[in-house]
Amino acid sequence: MANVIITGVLGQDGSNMAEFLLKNTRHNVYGMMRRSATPNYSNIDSFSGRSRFELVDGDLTDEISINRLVKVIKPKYFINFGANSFVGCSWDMPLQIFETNALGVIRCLEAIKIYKPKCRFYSAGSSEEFGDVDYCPQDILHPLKPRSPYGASKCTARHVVKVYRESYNIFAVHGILFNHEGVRRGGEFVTRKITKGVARIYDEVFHADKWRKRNGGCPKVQPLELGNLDAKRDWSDSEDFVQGVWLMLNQKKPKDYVLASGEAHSIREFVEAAFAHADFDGDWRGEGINEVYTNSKGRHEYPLVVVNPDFYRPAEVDLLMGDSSPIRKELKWKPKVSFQKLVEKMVDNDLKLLNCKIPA
Ligand code: GDR
Repeated sequence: MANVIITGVLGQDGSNMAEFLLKNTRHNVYGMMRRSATPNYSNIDSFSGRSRFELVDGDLTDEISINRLVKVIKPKYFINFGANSFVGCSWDMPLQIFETNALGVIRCLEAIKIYKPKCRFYSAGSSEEFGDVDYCPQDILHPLKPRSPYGASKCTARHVVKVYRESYNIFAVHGILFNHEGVRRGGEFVTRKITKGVARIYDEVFHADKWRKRNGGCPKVQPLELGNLDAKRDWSDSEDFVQGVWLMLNQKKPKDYVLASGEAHSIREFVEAAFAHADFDGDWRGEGINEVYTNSKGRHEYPLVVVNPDFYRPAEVDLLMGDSSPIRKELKWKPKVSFQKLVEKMVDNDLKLLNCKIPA
């Protein structure tokens, strides 16, 4: 039985990692959270009462707090999922992104170097490090070509991990994780934004009896607003990924790996799969910023998705698709959830949250 520190425990990956460790190991899990006036504990509701779980205060921008936690807890594993993880906002706050995502990693490694040099460290790297890619699928050897301050901050973290590993012999790995989603995903990321939008529209349309009785005709539907529909991403389930992270932390010698599904789908395809699962039948009409995904089933036509250029990024990463064959072969990592299953799971969850009956 050992101690594990997980930063970012209220987020998707931190909470999934904590839950995985509480279920599958006997370790004590210390979940670090940043002080906030209105913290959201919903991701840890299912396990926060467990005796082997404790919430601790800390901040990646404050080395005093990181040093104190490592000194007192003496972790065997330090899993750093804390980050500003939203690429879209990174142009607006590049310094904050670097403070947390890049310098934060130095603070963790310094604390480990001084207080617990045998601790194993995980750094959350990203496919955003590859940016405007040279080839497909991208593997661990792909050049670093970030297109956002976020991507650049993760490249920095990757170099820092290598430097500490080689200079101080610390067991530190930097996993390159392609997009990973799930029912704990934040609503600002495109997948959850879509599945929440599908559930809201489903609720508006199929539970609009009162509205219809009052007004007659077509129910009023507020369409979902999205940015670039043509970007392609390699989406997987976060619950599959935390298992891959645990394998990386428990290999004999530290080595970085890519976690990915090996399939790329466009935002457009995600939209189609999510609406189809909720029994909508849509088609795309118009072009560019005037493109609209329109419901074409039943008596009424109404827009489901419209384009809002406010959601375009100053520089886009058009295509990401990863090659995770090394970790599948060498550490026997095996993801369970396909793209279709992931979409269905997220739509079902968001329908349930609105008390909607899930379509048979
Ligand atoms: P990403 O995820 O930037 O890939 O980073 P996100 O879901 O934010 O964007 C994916 C793609 O969708 C396009 N897009 C939109 N994105 C958002 N958020 N909102 C929209 O309305 C919208 N419309 C279109 C984006 O332009 C982009 O191309 C995620 C994060 O989890 C990172 O922390 C992680 O490192 C990488 O995945 C791997």
